[in-house]
Amino acid sequence: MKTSPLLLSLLAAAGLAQGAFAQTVVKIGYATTATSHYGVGTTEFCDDIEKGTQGRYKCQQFPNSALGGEREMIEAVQLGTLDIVNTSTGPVGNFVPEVKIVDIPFLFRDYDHARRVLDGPIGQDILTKFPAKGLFALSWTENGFRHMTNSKRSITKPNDASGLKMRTMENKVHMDGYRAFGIQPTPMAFPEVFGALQQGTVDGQENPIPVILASKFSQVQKHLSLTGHVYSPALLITSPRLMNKLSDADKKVFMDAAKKATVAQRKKVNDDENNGIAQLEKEGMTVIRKVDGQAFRDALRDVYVSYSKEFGADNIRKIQDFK
Ligand code: EAX
Repeated sequence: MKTSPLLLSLLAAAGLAQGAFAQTVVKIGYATTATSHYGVGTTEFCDDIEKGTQGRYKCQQFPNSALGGEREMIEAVQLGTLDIVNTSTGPVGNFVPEVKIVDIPFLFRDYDHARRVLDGPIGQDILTKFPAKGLFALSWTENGFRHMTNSKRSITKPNDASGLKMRTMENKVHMDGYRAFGIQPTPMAFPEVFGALQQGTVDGQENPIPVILASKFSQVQKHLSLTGHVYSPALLITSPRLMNKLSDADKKVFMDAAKKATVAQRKKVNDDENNGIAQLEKEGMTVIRKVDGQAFRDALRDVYVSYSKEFGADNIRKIQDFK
């Protein structure tokens, strides 16, 4: 039997309509610019899900905190008004308390140590805690080791930082530690930071080199000290709602894409660490490369006692000793 041309064209039209209908746009937000480490990681993720699903899924990116601060973006993912956020752990511990332990100052020795822990059993176990909070962690990405900037003076030891009003993330683990440095921590959402530095509402802030670069803090801060006082992990977070909509094959595409995003984002952090400090000097910042790291660690002795109480001395040691 011959199929009529009319039937064929009806079928074709239905196919087209279905094709168009089946394209899902996922909204994905982050704090910094499209060319920053978050932008690089997010773009890798987006390219990979689009390719891996033959265009059935694609991203709409919202860089530059266009949808609000990181806390607001996480809330939006919980509510379903945003699909994915690539965020530092700054506010995440307020949603998933098990994350807080990785925000302890001077917990990680270096990038290699931090990445190994997060990619290993300890980090992967933390990711399993998200669904109970209406969130789904696709992978750890990376923000970087945080360094202090301010408009007042060079910092080489806690005594120099003492008395400075410094913007911090909305993160109690950080704030407790920074108080021990003598700093007056002032929690604030990231989109407000540039203005606060410009107005002098705060004297300083602390962030990784890639953020300081991308956010042009050199325009409003004179002094940069490479304190590396805390590692700032990041995460690609979506919702169980979105994950449950995906076929098993698409789920794998999303998970693999997130892994590649991690690699790309970390590589950009490495590049910024290697080239960014000289760039910030060129932009007029005075850089203190040699800080008294031991003095900063010593200042934390009492706070570490309370961290041990809260998180378990064994759990902290397991991270510190992880090879
Ligand atoms: O995640 O709030 C912060 O200082 C973060 O490091 C920044 O938004 C990038």
